[in-house]
Amino acid sequence: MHSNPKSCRVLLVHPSALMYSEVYLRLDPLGLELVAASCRAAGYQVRLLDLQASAHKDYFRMIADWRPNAVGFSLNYLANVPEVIDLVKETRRKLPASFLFVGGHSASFTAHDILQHAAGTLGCVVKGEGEGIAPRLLDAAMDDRSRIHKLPGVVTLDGEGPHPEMVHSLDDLNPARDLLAKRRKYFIGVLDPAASIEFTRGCPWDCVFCSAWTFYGRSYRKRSPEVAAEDLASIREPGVFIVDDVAFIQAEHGFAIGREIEKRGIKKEYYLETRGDVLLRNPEVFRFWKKLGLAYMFLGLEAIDEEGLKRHRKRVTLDKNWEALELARKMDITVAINIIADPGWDERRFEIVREWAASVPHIVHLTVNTPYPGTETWLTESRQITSRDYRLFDVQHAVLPTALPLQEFYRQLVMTQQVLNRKHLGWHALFDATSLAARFLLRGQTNFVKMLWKFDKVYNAQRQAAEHGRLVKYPMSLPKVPAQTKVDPATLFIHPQQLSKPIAGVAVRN
Ligand code: B12
Ligand code: SF4
Repeated sequence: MHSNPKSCRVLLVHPSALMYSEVYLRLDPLGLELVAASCRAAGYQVRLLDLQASAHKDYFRMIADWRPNAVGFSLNYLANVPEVIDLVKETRRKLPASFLFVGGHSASFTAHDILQHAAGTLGCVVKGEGEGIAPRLLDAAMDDRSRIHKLPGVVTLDGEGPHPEMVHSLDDLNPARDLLAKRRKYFIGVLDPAASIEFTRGCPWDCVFCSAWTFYGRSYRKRSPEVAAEDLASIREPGVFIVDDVAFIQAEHGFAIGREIEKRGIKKEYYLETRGDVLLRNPEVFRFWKKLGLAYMFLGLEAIDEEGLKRHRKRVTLDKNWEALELARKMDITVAINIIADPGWDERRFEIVREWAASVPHIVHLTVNTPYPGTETWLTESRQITSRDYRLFDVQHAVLPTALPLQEFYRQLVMTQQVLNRKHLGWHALFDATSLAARFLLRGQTNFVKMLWKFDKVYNAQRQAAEHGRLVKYPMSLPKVPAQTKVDPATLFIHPQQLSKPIAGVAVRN
Protein backbone atom coordinates (compact mmCIF):
# COMPACT_ATOMS: atom_id res chain seq x y z
CA MET A 1 0.00 0.00 0.00
CA HIS A 2 2.13 2.90 1.30
CA SER A 3 5.77 2.01 1.09
CA ASN A 4 6.78 5.63 1.71
CA PRO A 5 5.93 6.70 5.27
CA LYS A 6 6.04 10.37 4.22
CA SER A 7 2.80 9.98 2.30
CA CYS A 8 1.18 8.26 5.26
CA ARG A 9 -0.99 10.15 7.75
CA VAL A 10 -1.18 8.89 11.33
CA LEU A 11 -3.61 10.27 13.89
CA LEU A 12 -3.04 9.52 17.59
CA VAL A 13 -5.95 9.99 19.95
CA HIS A 14 -6.33 10.18 23.75
CA PRO A 15 -9.85 9.47 25.06
CA SER A 16 -11.94 11.79 27.25
CA ALA A 17 -11.12 12.60 30.86
CA LEU A 18 -12.86 10.77 33.65
CA MET A 19 -14.93 13.54 35.12
CA TYR A 20 -13.82 12.88 38.69
CA SER A 21 -10.21 13.63 37.96
CA GLU A 22 -11.13 16.75 35.99
CA VAL A 23 -12.05 18.61 39.14
CA TYR A 24 -8.47 18.88 40.24
CA LEU A 25 -6.41 18.50 37.11
CA ARG A 26 -6.17 17.85 33.40
CA LEU A 27 -2.81 16.71 32.04
CA ASP A 28 -1.30 16.28 28.62
CA PRO A 29 -0.98 12.67 27.42
CA LEU A 30 2.77 12.26 27.70
CA GLY A 31 2.85 8.62 26.54
CA LEU A 32 1.05 9.52 23.34
CA GLU A 33 3.34 12.52 22.78
CA LEU A 34 6.27 10.09 22.91
CA VAL A 35 4.64 7.63 20.50
CA ALA A 36 3.91 10.59 18.21
CA ALA A 37 7.57 11.67 18.36
CA SER A 38 8.82 8.25 17.34
CA CYS A 39 6.37 7.94 14.44
CA ARG A 40 7.30 11.42 13.25
CA ALA A 41 11.01 10.59 13.51
CA ALA A 42 10.33 7.58 11.26
CA GLY A 43 8.94 9.91 8.61
CA TYR A 44 5.19 9.64 9.19
CA GLN A 45 2.92 12.67 9.09
CA VAL A 46 1.51 12.70 12.60
CA ARG A 47 -1.32 14.55 14.32
CA LEU A 48 -2.39 14.29 17.92
CA LEU A 49 -5.88 14.84 19.31
CA ASP A 50 -6.70 14.81 23.01
CA LEU A 51 -10.37 14.29 23.79
CA GLN A 52 -9.72 15.52 27.32
CA ALA A 53 -9.52 18.97 25.73
CA SER A 54 -11.49 18.48 22.49
CA ALA A 55 -14.89 16.97 21.69
CA HIS A 56 -15.84 13.85 19.72
CA LYS A 57 -17.18 16.08 16.97
CA ASP A 58 -13.66 17.54 16.59
CA TYR A 59 -12.34 14.01 16.14
CA PHE A 60 -14.90 13.11 13.48
CA ARG A 61 -14.28 16.41 11.69
CA MET A 62 -10.55 15.70 11.70
CA ILE A 63 -10.86 12.20 10.26
CA ALA A 64 -13.29 13.47 7.61
CA ASP A 65 -10.97 16.31 6.55
CA TRP A 66 -7.54 14.73 6.98
CA ARG A 67 -8.45 11.10 6.23
CA PRO A 68 -5.63 9.43 8.20
CA ASN A 69 -4.27 6.13 6.93
CA ALA A 70 -3.83 4.96 10.52
CA VAL A 71 -5.46 5.92 13.82
CA GLY A 72 -3.93 4.89 17.15
CA PHE A 73 -5.81 5.19 20.44
CA SER A 74 -4.25 5.45 23.87
CA LEU A 75 -5.92 3.34 26.53
CA ASN A 76 -4.22 3.88 29.88
CA TYR A 77 -7.46 3.90 31.85
CA LEU A 78 -9.78 0.93 32.08
CA ALA A 79 -12.81 3.21 32.41
CA ASN A 80 -12.15 4.54 28.89
CA VAL A 81 -12.48 1.11 27.21
CA PRO A 82 -16.12 1.48 26.01
CA GLU A 83 -15.46 4.97 24.62
CA VAL A 84 -12.43 3.77 22.65
CA ILE A 85 -14.23 0.67 21.30
CA ASP A 86 -17.11 2.85 20.09
CA LEU A 87 -14.67 5.26 18.44
CA VAL A 88 -12.88 2.36 16.75
CA LYS A 89 -16.15 0.95 15.37
CA GLU A 90 -17.35 4.33 14.12
CA THR A 91 -13.95 5.09 12.55
CA ARG A 92 -13.97 1.73 10.77
CA ARG A 93 -17.35 2.67 9.25
CA LYS A 94 -16.11 6.09 8.13
CA LEU A 95 -12.61 5.05 6.98
CA PRO A 96 -12.94 1.40 5.93
CA ALA A 97 -9.33 1.08 4.70
CA SER A 98 -7.59 2.71 7.66
CA PHE A 99 -5.37 0.79 10.07
CA LEU A 100 -6.74 1.10 13.63
CA PHE A 101 -4.68 0.22 16.68
CA VAL A 102 -4.85 0.63 20.43
CA GLY A 103 -2.04 0.77 23.02
CA GLY A 104 -1.35 1.89 26.59
CA HIS A 105 -1.42 0.67 30.15
CA SER A 106 -4.91 -0.90 30.47
CA ALA A 107 -4.99 -2.08 26.86
CA SER A 108 -1.85 -4.11 27.64
CA PHE A 109 -3.61 -6.04 30.42
CA THR A 110 -6.87 -6.57 28.54
CA ALA A 111 -5.72 -6.98 24.93
CA HIS A 112 -7.78 -10.06 24.05
CA ASP A 113 -10.99 -8.67 25.54
CA ILE A 114 -10.56 -5.42 23.61
CA LEU A 115 -10.14 -7.30 20.34
CA GLN A 116 -13.26 -9.31 21.12
CA HIS A 117 -15.31 -6.21 21.95
CA ALA A 118 -14.15 -4.53 18.74
CA ALA A 119 -15.44 -7.55 16.80
CA GLY A 120 -12.97 -7.45 13.91
CA THR A 121 -12.93 -3.65 13.49
CA LEU A 122 -9.57 -3.20 15.24
CA GLY A 123 -6.23 -3.96 13.56
CA CYS A 124 -4.37 -4.82 16.76
CA VAL A 125 -3.64 -4.05 20.40
CA VAL A 126 -0.07 -3.07 21.25
CA LYS A 127 1.18 -4.21 24.65
CA GLY A 128 3.88 -2.35 26.57
CA GLU A 129 5.93 0.71 25.68
CA GLY A 130 4.90 2.25 22.39
CA GLU A 131 7.84 4.34 21.19
CA GLY A 132 9.91 1.49 19.79
CA ILE A 133 7.20 -0.63 18.26
CA ALA A 134 4.78 1.97 16.82
CA PRO A 135 6.83 2.91 13.71
CA ARG A 136 7.71 -0.74 13.07
CA LEU A 137 4.05 -1.67 13.36
CA LEU A 138 3.02 1.09 10.95
CA ASP A 139 5.68 0.05 8.45
CA ALA A 140 4.41 -3.53 8.61
CA ALA A 141 0.72 -2.59 8.53
CA MET A 142 1.17 -0.33 5.51
CA ASP A 143 2.80 -3.24 3.76
CA ASP A 144 1.07 -6.50 4.74
CA ARG A 145 -1.37 -6.49 7.68
CA SER A 146 -1.62 -10.26 7.84
CA ARG A 147 1.84 -10.51 9.44
CA ILE A 148 1.70 -7.83 12.12
CA HIS A 149 0.93 -10.33 14.90
CA LYS A 150 4.53 -11.57 14.62
CA LEU A 151 5.82 -8.27 16.00
CA PRO A 152 6.82 -7.97 19.69
CA GLY A 153 3.89 -6.98 21.91
CA VAL A 154 1.39 -6.95 19.04
CA VAL A 155 -1.86 -8.87 19.56
CA THR A 156 -4.45 -9.50 16.84
CA LEU A 157 -7.33 -11.94 16.47
CA ASP A 158 -4.87 -14.14 14.52
CA GLY A 159 -2.31 -14.41 17.30
CA GLU A 160 0.25 -12.68 19.45
CA GLY A 161 3.90 -11.75 18.90
CA PRO A 162 6.76 -12.26 21.37
CA HIS A 163 7.07 -10.19 24.58
CA PRO A 164 7.09 -6.43 24.08
CA GLU A 165 10.52 -4.84 23.97
CA MET A 166 11.66 -1.96 26.12
CA VAL A 167 13.00 1.16 24.48
CA HIS A 168 16.75 1.15 24.18
CA SER A 169 17.19 4.33 26.23
CA LEU A 170 14.82 6.92 27.68
CA ASP A 171 17.20 9.55 26.30
CA ASP A 172 16.53 8.76 22.66
CA LEU A 173 13.30 10.69 22.35
CA ASN A 174 11.63 13.86 23.55
CA PRO A 175 7.83 14.05 23.59
CA ALA A 176 6.22 15.82 20.61
CA ARG A 177 4.56 18.47 22.78
CA ASP A 178 4.31 20.77 19.76
CA LEU A 179 1.74 18.45 18.17
CA LEU A 180 -0.77 18.95 20.96
CA ALA A 181 -3.18 21.85 20.48
CA LYS A 182 -4.94 23.71 23.32
CA ARG A 183 -1.95 23.46 25.63
CA ARG A 184 -3.45 26.07 27.93
CA LYS A 185 -6.16 23.58 28.93
CA TYR A 186 -3.72 21.52 31.02
CA PHE A 187 -3.33 22.27 34.72
CA ILE A 188 -3.03 20.81 38.20
CA GLY A 189 -4.52 22.92 40.98
CA VAL A 190 -2.87 26.32 40.90
CA LEU A 191 -0.19 25.16 38.46
CA ASP A 192 -2.16 26.51 35.52
CA PRO A 193 -1.11 25.91 32.78
CA ALA A 194 1.11 22.89 33.38
CA ALA A 195 2.93 20.31 31.23
CA SER A 196 4.07 16.77 32.05
CA ILE A 197 7.61 15.43 32.10
CA GLU A 198 9.19 12.07 32.89
CA PHE A 199 12.56 11.67 34.68
CA THR A 200 12.37 7.95 35.47
CA ARG A 201 10.20 5.01 34.44
CA GLY A 202 9.01 2.11 36.57
CA CYS A 203 8.75 1.38 40.27
CA PRO A 204 10.79 -1.06 42.36
CA TRP A 205 8.04 -1.55 44.99
CA ASP A 206 5.21 -4.04 44.58
CA CYS A 207 2.00 -2.79 46.17
CA VAL A 208 -0.82 -5.26 45.62
CA PHE A 209 -3.37 -2.76 44.27
CA CYS A 210 -1.03 -1.17 41.71
CA SER A 211 -0.06 -2.15 38.16
CA ALA A 212 2.66 0.46 37.62
CA TRP A 213 5.29 -2.13 38.62
CA THR A 214 3.78 -5.11 36.80
CA PHE A 215 3.62 -3.15 33.53
CA TYR A 216 7.37 -2.51 33.53
CA GLY A 217 8.36 -5.89 35.04
CA ARG A 218 9.71 -4.24 38.21
CA SER A 219 12.35 -2.38 36.19
CA TYR A 220 13.48 1.17 37.02
CA ARG A 221 15.15 3.36 34.39
CA LYS A 222 16.40 6.93 34.39
CA ARG A 223 16.83 9.67 31.84
CA SER A 224 20.20 11.32 31.88
CA PRO A 225 20.13 14.60 33.84
CA GLU A 226 21.24 16.67 30.83
CA VAL A 227 18.52 15.25 28.57
CA ALA A 228 15.88 15.67 31.28
CA ALA A 229 16.90 19.31 31.84
CA GLU A 230 16.98 20.07 28.10
CA ASP A 231 13.48 18.63 27.77
CA LEU A 232 12.38 20.74 30.73
CA ALA A 233 13.92 23.87 29.22
CA SER A 234 11.84 23.32 26.09
CA ILE A 235 8.59 23.39 28.08
CA ARG A 236 6.77 26.70 27.76
CA GLU A 237 4.28 26.21 30.59
CA PRO A 238 5.23 27.63 34.01
CA GLY A 239 3.88 24.57 35.86
CA VAL A 240 5.37 21.08 35.54
CA PHE A 241 3.87 17.75 36.58
CA ILE A 242 6.58 15.10 37.07
CA VAL A 243 4.86 11.83 36.14
CA ASP A 244 7.38 9.48 37.82
CA ASP A 245 5.64 6.92 40.03
CA VAL A 246 8.01 7.61 42.92
CA ALA A 247 10.15 10.70 42.49
CA PHE A 248 13.78 10.82 43.65
CA ILE A 249 14.19 7.24 44.79
CA GLN A 250 17.85 7.84 43.97
CA ALA A 251 18.79 11.15 45.51
CA GLU A 252 21.87 11.56 43.32
CA HIS A 253 19.75 11.49 40.18
CA GLY A 254 17.41 14.15 41.61
CA PHE A 255 20.40 16.32 42.57
CA ALA A 256 22.00 15.92 39.15
CA ILE A 257 18.82 17.02 37.35
CA GLY A 258 18.48 19.91 39.82
CA ARG A 259 22.03 21.10 39.12
CA GLU A 260 21.33 21.04 35.37
CA ILE A 261 18.21 23.12 36.03
CA GLU A 262 20.23 25.65 38.03
CA LYS A 263 22.87 25.79 35.32
CA ARG A 264 20.22 26.66 32.75
CA GLY A 265 18.42 29.10 35.04
CA ILE A 266 15.08 27.32 34.50
CA LYS A 267 12.30 28.74 36.68
CA LYS A 268 9.20 26.60 37.06
CA GLU A 269 6.81 25.33 39.70
CA TYR A 270 6.73 21.58 40.16
CA TYR A 271 4.34 18.87 41.33
CA LEU A 272 5.63 15.37 42.06
CA GLU A 273 4.56 12.11 43.64
CA THR A 274 6.67 10.09 46.05
CA ARG A 275 6.57 7.83 49.09
CA GLY A 276 6.93 8.84 52.73
CA ASP A 277 9.95 6.61 53.27
CA VAL A 278 11.71 8.05 50.20
CA LEU A 279 11.19 11.57 51.52
CA LEU A 280 12.60 10.57 54.91
CA ARG A 281 15.58 8.84 53.39
CA ASN A 282 16.44 11.63 50.94
CA PRO A 283 15.26 14.89 52.59
CA GLU A 284 18.10 16.95 51.13
CA VAL A 285 17.09 16.38 47.54
CA PHE A 286 13.53 17.49 48.30
CA ARG A 287 14.88 20.59 50.11
CA PHE A 288 16.99 21.38 47.06
CA TRP A 289 13.95 21.00 44.80
CA LYS A 290 11.92 23.23 47.08
CA LYS A 291 14.44 25.94 46.24
CA LEU A 292 14.07 25.12 42.55
CA GLY A 293 10.29 25.55 42.73
CA LEU A 294 8.80 22.32 44.11
CA ALA A 295 5.34 23.45 45.21
CA TYR A 296 3.28 20.29 45.70
CA MET A 297 4.03 16.78 46.69
CA PHE A 298 1.65 13.82 46.55
CA LEU A 299 2.25 11.06 49.07
CA GLY A 300 0.38 7.81 48.47
CA LEU A 301 -0.23 6.98 52.13
CA GLU A 302 -3.22 4.76 51.26
CA ALA A 303 -4.09 3.81 54.87
CA ILE A 304 -4.11 5.32 58.33
CA ASP A 305 -3.72 2.03 60.16
CA GLU A 306 -0.92 -0.57 60.21
CA GLU A 307 -3.29 -3.32 59.15
CA GLY A 308 -4.29 -1.40 56.00
CA LEU A 309 -0.65 -0.68 55.09
CA LYS A 310 0.14 -4.37 55.37
CA ARG A 311 -2.87 -5.35 53.31
CA HIS A 312 -1.75 -3.03 50.49
CA ARG A 313 1.84 -4.22 50.92
CA LYS A 314 3.12 -0.64 51.12
CA ARG A 315 6.25 -1.84 52.95
CA VAL A 316 6.26 1.21 55.17
CA THR A 317 5.15 1.74 58.78
CA LEU A 318 2.56 4.20 60.00
CA ASP A 319 5.17 6.00 62.12
CA LYS A 320 7.37 6.56 59.09
CA ASN A 321 4.43 8.02 57.17
CA TRP A 322 3.57 10.43 60.03
CA GLU A 323 7.20 11.42 60.26
CA ALA A 324 7.27 12.10 56.51
CA LEU A 325 4.17 14.27 56.70
CA GLU A 326 5.70 16.29 59.49
CA LEU A 327 8.92 16.70 57.56
CA ALA A 328 7.08 17.89 54.45
CA ARG A 329 5.19 20.42 56.58
CA LYS A 330 8.44 21.72 58.02
CA MET A 331 9.84 22.04 54.51
CA ASP A 332 6.80 24.15 53.66
CA ILE A 333 5.80 21.95 50.75
CA THR A 334 2.06 21.57 50.22
CA VAL A 335 1.25 17.89 50.58
CA ALA A 336 -1.66 15.94 49.16
CA ILE A 337 -2.34 12.49 50.54
CA ASN A 338 -4.37 9.64 49.16
CA ILE A 339 -6.37 7.26 51.32
CA ILE A 340 -8.02 4.16 49.84
CA ALA A 341 -11.61 3.71 51.02
CA ASP A 342 -12.69 0.10 51.14
CA PRO A 343 -16.22 -0.84 50.07
CA GLY A 344 -16.34 -2.76 53.36
CA TRP A 345 -16.24 0.48 55.38
CA ASP A 346 -19.15 1.34 57.66
CA GLU A 347 -20.31 4.78 58.91
CA ARG A 348 -17.89 4.70 61.82
CA ARG A 349 -14.92 4.09 59.56
CA PHE A 350 -15.81 7.04 57.31
CA GLU A 351 -16.26 9.16 60.41
CA ILE A 352 -12.79 8.22 61.69
CA VAL A 353 -11.28 9.23 58.34
CA ARG A 354 -13.18 12.53 58.36
CA GLU A 355 -11.97 13.28 61.87
CA TRP A 356 -8.42 12.33 61.01
CA ALA A 357 -8.44 14.38 57.80
CA ALA A 358 -9.73 17.41 59.67
CA SER A 359 -6.89 17.07 62.18
CA VAL A 360 -4.00 17.12 59.67
CA PRO A 361 -2.83 20.18 57.75
CA HIS A 362 -2.64 18.37 54.40
CA ILE A 363 -4.92 17.98 51.39
CA VAL A 364 -6.54 14.53 51.66
CA HIS A 365 -8.01 12.60 48.72
CA LEU A 366 -10.18 9.54 49.02
CA THR A 367 -10.32 6.90 46.28
CA VAL A 368 -12.23 3.61 46.34
CA ASN A 369 -10.37 0.31 46.48
CA THR A 370 -10.72 -1.03 42.93
CA PRO A 371 -9.13 -4.26 41.72
CA TYR A 372 -7.60 -3.65 38.28
CA PRO A 373 -6.43 -6.22 35.74
CA GLY A 374 -2.66 -6.41 36.06
CA THR A 375 -2.64 -6.08 39.83
CA GLU A 376 -2.27 -8.84 42.39
CA THR A 377 -5.56 -7.82 43.97
CA TRP A 378 -7.31 -8.65 40.70
CA LEU A 379 -6.37 -12.30 41.25
CA THR A 380 -6.50 -12.55 45.03
CA GLU A 381 -9.55 -10.47 45.92
CA SER A 382 -11.94 -13.07 47.20
CA ARG A 383 -14.99 -10.82 47.29
CA GLN A 384 -16.88 -11.09 44.02
CA ILE A 385 -16.69 -8.09 41.73
CA THR A 386 -20.20 -6.66 41.48
CA SER A 387 -19.99 -4.96 38.08
CA ARG A 388 -18.79 -5.80 34.59
CA ASP A 389 -19.00 -2.16 33.52
CA TYR A 390 -15.54 -0.75 32.66
CA ARG A 391 -16.83 2.77 33.28
CA LEU A 392 -17.21 2.06 36.99
CA PHE A 393 -13.51 1.17 37.34
CA ASP A 394 -12.46 4.75 37.98
CA VAL A 395 -11.66 4.57 41.73
CA GLN A 396 -14.78 6.62 42.46
CA HIS A 397 -17.24 3.73 42.29
CA ALA A 398 -17.53 0.58 44.39
CA VAL A 399 -17.08 -2.53 42.24
CA LEU A 400 -16.78 -4.82 45.27
CA PRO A 401 -19.71 -5.60 47.59
CA THR A 402 -20.36 -2.72 49.99
CA ALA A 403 -20.99 -3.36 53.68
CA LEU A 404 -23.42 -0.44 53.75
CA PRO A 405 -26.32 -0.34 51.29
CA LEU A 406 -24.84 1.05 48.03
CA GLN A 407 -26.72 4.38 48.28
CA GLU A 408 -25.49 4.85 51.83
CA PHE A 409 -21.91 3.96 50.88
CA TYR A 410 -21.94 6.71 48.25
CA ARG A 411 -23.60 9.12 50.68
CA GLN A 412 -20.78 8.53 53.16
CA LEU A 413 -18.13 8.70 50.44
CA VAL A 414 -19.38 11.98 48.98
CA MET A 415 -19.92 13.48 52.44
CA THR A 416 -16.34 12.60 53.34
CA GLN A 417 -15.07 13.98 50.04
CA GLN A 418 -16.99 17.19 50.70
CA VAL A 419 -15.29 17.58 54.06
CA LEU A 420 -11.94 16.93 52.42
CA ASN A 421 -12.70 19.31 49.58
CA ARG A 422 -13.48 22.10 52.02
CA LYS A 423 -9.98 21.54 53.33
CA HIS A 424 -8.80 21.44 49.76
CA LEU A 425 -10.34 24.84 49.35
CA GLY A 426 -8.34 25.73 52.41
CA TRP A 427 -5.43 24.98 50.14
CA HIS A 428 -6.68 27.73 47.84
CA ALA A 429 -7.12 29.99 50.83
CA LEU A 430 -3.51 29.29 51.66
CA PHE A 431 -2.53 30.70 48.32
CA ASP A 432 -5.06 33.49 48.62
CA ALA A 433 -7.52 32.15 46.08
CA THR A 434 -9.13 35.48 45.27
CA SER A 435 -6.05 37.31 44.17
CA LEU A 436 -4.70 34.21 42.48
CA ALA A 437 -7.94 33.72 40.59
CA ALA A 438 -7.82 37.33 39.44
CA ARG A 439 -4.25 36.89 38.22
CA PHE A 440 -5.16 33.74 36.28
CA LEU A 441 -8.18 35.42 34.69
CA LEU A 442 -6.06 38.37 33.62
CA ARG A 443 -3.76 35.91 31.84
CA GLY A 444 -6.78 34.21 30.25
CA GLN A 445 -6.20 31.02 32.30
CA THR A 446 -9.56 29.74 33.55
CA ASN A 447 -8.85 26.12 34.55
CA PHE A 448 -8.04 26.80 38.20
CA VAL A 449 -10.90 29.23 38.63
CA LYS A 450 -13.45 26.83 37.09
CA MET A 451 -12.19 24.09 39.38
CA LEU A 452 -13.23 26.10 42.44
CA TRP A 453 -16.88 25.63 41.49
CA LYS A 454 -16.81 22.19 39.96
CA PHE A 455 -16.87 19.94 43.01
CA ASP A 456 -20.60 19.82 43.72
CA LYS A 457 -21.42 19.30 40.07
CA VAL A 458 -19.15 16.29 39.85
CA TYR A 459 -19.56 14.43 43.15
CA ASN A 460 -23.12 13.29 43.67
CA ALA A 461 -24.07 10.20 45.69
CA GLN A 462 -27.37 9.59 43.92
CA ARG A 463 -25.87 9.80 40.47
CA GLN A 464 -22.93 7.58 41.40
CA ALA A 465 -25.34 4.91 42.69
CA ALA A 466 -27.57 5.27 39.61
CA GLU A 467 -24.57 4.73 37.33
CA HIS A 468 -24.56 1.08 38.44
CA GLY A 469 -27.84 0.64 36.53
CA ARG A 470 -26.57 1.77 33.11
CA LEU A 471 -26.71 -0.56 30.12
CA VAL A 472 -23.40 -2.44 29.77
CA LYS A 473 -22.54 -2.68 26.09
CA TYR A 474 -19.13 -4.32 26.55
CA PRO A 475 -19.10 -6.60 29.61
CA MET A 476 -15.66 -7.05 31.18
CA SER A 477 -14.17 -10.49 31.76
CA LEU A 478 -13.94 -11.09 35.47
CA PRO A 479 -11.13 -12.79 37.41
CA LYS A 480 -11.44 -16.48 38.12
CA VAL A 481 -13.39 -17.59 41.18
CA PRO A 482 -12.26 -18.98 43.57
CA ALA A 483 -9.58 -16.36 43.94
CA GLN A 484 -5.92 -17.32 44.07
CA THR A 485 -4.27 -17.15 47.47
CA LYS A 486 -0.76 -16.70 46.13
CA VAL A 487 0.32 -15.07 42.91
CA ASP A 488 3.55 -15.36 40.98
CA PRO A 489 3.97 -11.70 40.01
CA ALA A 490 5.94 -12.64 36.89
CA THR A 491 2.68 -13.91 35.39
CA LEU A 492 1.37 -10.33 35.55
CA PHE A 493 4.31 -8.63 33.88
CA ILE A 494 3.81 -6.98 30.51
CA HIS A 495 7.53 -6.42 30.01
CA PRO A 496 9.50 -9.42 31.26
CA GLN A 497 11.32 -8.74 34.51
CA GLN A 498 14.62 -6.95 34.10
CA LEU A 499 16.86 -7.57 37.03
CA SER A 500 18.14 -4.11 37.72
CA LYS A 501 20.71 -3.41 40.40
CA PRO A 502 19.23 -3.24 43.91
CA ILE A 503 18.45 0.34 44.93
CA ALA A 504 19.76 1.47 48.32
CA GLY A 505 17.00 1.53 50.92
CA VAL A 506 14.46 -0.22 48.72
CA ALA A 507 13.84 -3.55 50.34
CA VAL A 508 11.49 -5.55 48.20
CA ARG A 509 11.49 -9.21 47.34
CA ASN A 510 12.85 -10.53 44.09
C1 B12 B 1 0.51 10.56 35.11
C2 B12 B 1 -0.61 9.61 35.52
C3 B12 B 1 -1.87 10.16 35.59
C4 B12 B 1 -2.21 11.53 35.09
C5 B12 B 1 -2.77 11.38 33.65
C6 B12 B 1 -2.03 12.09 32.59
C7 B12 B 1 -2.65 11.76 31.24
N1 B12 B 1 -3.53 12.58 30.76
O1 B12 B 1 -2.37 10.73 30.65
C8 B12 B 1 -3.36 11.88 36.05
C9 B12 B 1 -2.79 12.47 37.31
C10 B12 B 1 -4.40 12.81 35.45
C11 B12 B 1 -3.90 10.51 36.36
C12 B12 B 1 -5.16 10.30 36.81
C13 B12 B 1 -5.69 9.05 37.07
N2 B12 B 1 -4.99 7.90 37.12
CO1 B12 B 1 -3.24 7.76 36.57
N3 B12 B 1 -1.35 7.46 36.23
C14 B12 B 1 -0.40 8.24 35.83
C15 B12 B 1 0.94 7.48 35.87
C16 B12 B 1 1.60 7.77 37.21
C17 B12 B 1 1.95 7.73 34.78
C18 B12 B 1 1.40 7.76 33.36
C19 B12 B 1 2.43 8.35 32.45
O2 B12 B 1 2.34 9.48 31.98
N4 B12 B 1 3.50 7.60 32.23
C20 B12 B 1 4.59 7.97 31.35
C21 B12 B 1 4.23 7.67 29.90
C22 B12 B 1 5.44 7.85 29.04
O3 B12 B 1 3.79 6.33 29.83
P1 B12 B 1 2.34 5.87 29.35
O4 B12 B 1 1.34 6.93 29.41
O5 B12 B 1 2.00 4.59 30.01
O6 B12 B 1 2.56 5.57 27.76
C23 B12 B 1 3.39 4.54 27.30
C24 B12 B 1 2.68 3.20 27.06
O7 B12 B 1 1.55 3.00 27.88
C25 B12 B 1 2.35 3.20 25.61
N5 B12 B 1 1.16 3.87 25.11
C26 B12 B 1 0.36 4.78 25.67
N6 B12 B 1 -0.59 5.16 24.82
C27 B12 B 1 -0.38 4.49 23.66
C28 B12 B 1 -1.07 4.52 22.48
C29 B12 B 1 -0.61 3.72 21.42
C30 B12 B 1 -1.35 3.76 20.14
C31 B12 B 1 0.51 2.89 21.60
C32 B12 B 1 1.00 2.03 20.48
C33 B12 B 1 1.20 2.85 22.82
C34 B12 B 1 0.74 3.67 23.83
O8 B12 B 1 3.47 3.89 25.07
C35 B12 B 1 3.83 4.97 25.92
C36 B12 B 1 5.31 5.22 25.81
O9 B12 B 1 6.05 4.11 26.21
C37 B12 B 1 0.42 6.01 35.79
C38 B12 B 1 1.34 4.97 36.39
C39 B12 B 1 2.30 4.47 35.36
N7 B12 B 1 3.51 4.32 35.75
O10 B12 B 1 1.97 4.25 34.18
C40 B12 B 1 -0.92 6.10 36.53
C41 B12 B 1 -2.07 5.17 36.15
C42 B12 B 1 -2.10 5.05 34.62
N8 B12 B 1 -3.25 5.89 36.64
C43 B12 B 1 -4.15 5.12 37.19
C44 B12 B 1 -5.37 5.57 37.77
C45 B12 B 1 -6.19 4.57 38.55
C46 B12 B 1 -5.78 6.91 37.63
C47 B12 B 1 -7.14 7.49 38.04
C48 B12 B 1 -8.36 6.67 37.58
C49 B12 B 1 -7.26 7.62 39.54
C50 B12 B 1 -6.37 8.58 40.17
N9 B12 B 1 -5.22 8.13 40.56
O11 B12 B 1 -6.77 9.72 40.32
C51 B12 B 1 -7.13 8.89 37.39
C52 B12 B 1 -8.04 8.95 36.14
C53 B12 B 1 -7.47 9.67 34.96
C54 B12 B 1 -8.41 10.01 33.85
N10 B12 B 1 -8.60 9.14 32.85
O12 B12 B 1 -8.97 11.06 33.82
C55 B12 B 1 -3.73 3.68 37.10
C56 B12 B 1 -4.43 2.99 35.91
C57 B12 B 1 -5.42 1.99 36.35
C58 B12 B 1 -6.21 1.46 35.21
N11 B12 B 1 -5.88 0.25 34.82
O13 B12 B 1 -7.12 2.09 34.69
C59 B12 B 1 -2.18 3.79 36.91
C60 B12 B 1 -1.55 2.64 36.15
C61 B12 B 1 -1.52 3.89 38.30
C62 B12 B 1 -1.74 2.68 39.19
N12 B12 B 1 -1.75 2.93 40.45
O14 B12 B 1 -1.90 1.54 38.88
N13 B12 B 1 -2.96 9.57 36.14
S1 SF4 C 1 5.07 2.56 45.44
FE1 SF4 C 1 3.45 3.58 44.23
S2 SF4 C 1 3.91 3.15 42.07
FE2 SF4 C 1 5.14 1.76 43.33
S3 SF4 C 1 3.97 -0.13 43.46
FE3 SF4 C 1 3.41 1.09 45.26
S4 SF4 C 1 1.64 2.35 44.63
FE4 SF4 C 1 2.57 1.52 42.73
